[in-house]
Amino acid sequence: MAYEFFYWPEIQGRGEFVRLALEDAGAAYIDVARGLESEGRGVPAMLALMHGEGTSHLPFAPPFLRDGKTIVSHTATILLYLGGRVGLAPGDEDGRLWTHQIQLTITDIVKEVYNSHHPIDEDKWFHEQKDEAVARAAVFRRDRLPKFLGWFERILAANPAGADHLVGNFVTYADLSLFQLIEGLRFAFPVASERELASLPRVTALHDAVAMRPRLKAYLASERRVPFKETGIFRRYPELDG
Ligand SMILES: N[C@@H](CCC(=O)N[C@@H](CS)C(=O)NCC(=O)O)C(=O)O
Repeated sequence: MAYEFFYWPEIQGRGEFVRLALEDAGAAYIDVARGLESEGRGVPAMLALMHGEGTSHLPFAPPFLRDGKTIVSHTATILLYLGGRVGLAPGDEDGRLWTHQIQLTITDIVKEVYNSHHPIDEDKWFHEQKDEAVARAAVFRRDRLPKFLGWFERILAANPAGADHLVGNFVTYADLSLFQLIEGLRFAFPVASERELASLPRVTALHDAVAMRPRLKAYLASERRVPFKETGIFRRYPELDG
């Protein structure tokens, strides 16, 4: 049975980390909120689940996944659930836990990226908190971006199986997520990202290798891949880059 995936239809957002895993694995899935309301899909179907229709496990926010009776929310938990099932996670517990820890670190930087343009109030517009965003983004570029990206470079160098992958000697969902993080950072902070990536050869090589994976290459060129835009997590505001 196909997985049912739920996320806002107009943006990549956090949902894209899950979509990449489903697409790379060639898993059968329905992107429910992008479906037709006349067929019981669309955003109303997603909101109905969040309001408890048919489940006591109400997701707080998208993305979430339904697999039969099981509902899983939170990007990192969805990937933890899916990883072993679709062949994108190690078989041993130590490897699965390490992959999950890497994913949670990606969760952390994604939140910091979001807060670089929404440092005060998630429900207000960027221009209503622009001064604070400029100050916060400067700290993100100066301290946080190099700290996070440097850590990814270091764990690649430290992988006993080689620096081609984050975990072991095969592709995991963490590799796909690091690819997506770099894509997003390059969109949102083109100047700052390139400056950092210039000294991070392993991260750059992993990004480039993931982009060449046949199923992902086809997906990225397809209409299913929503473009980056100024309503997503990664937003290009020139005043926040530099
Ligand atoms: N911890 C969750 C965060 C989920 C989340 O913040 N989803 C956003 C869209 S990317 C949302 O719709 N949030 C609604 C809200 O926080 O009120 C995850 O990593 O998936």
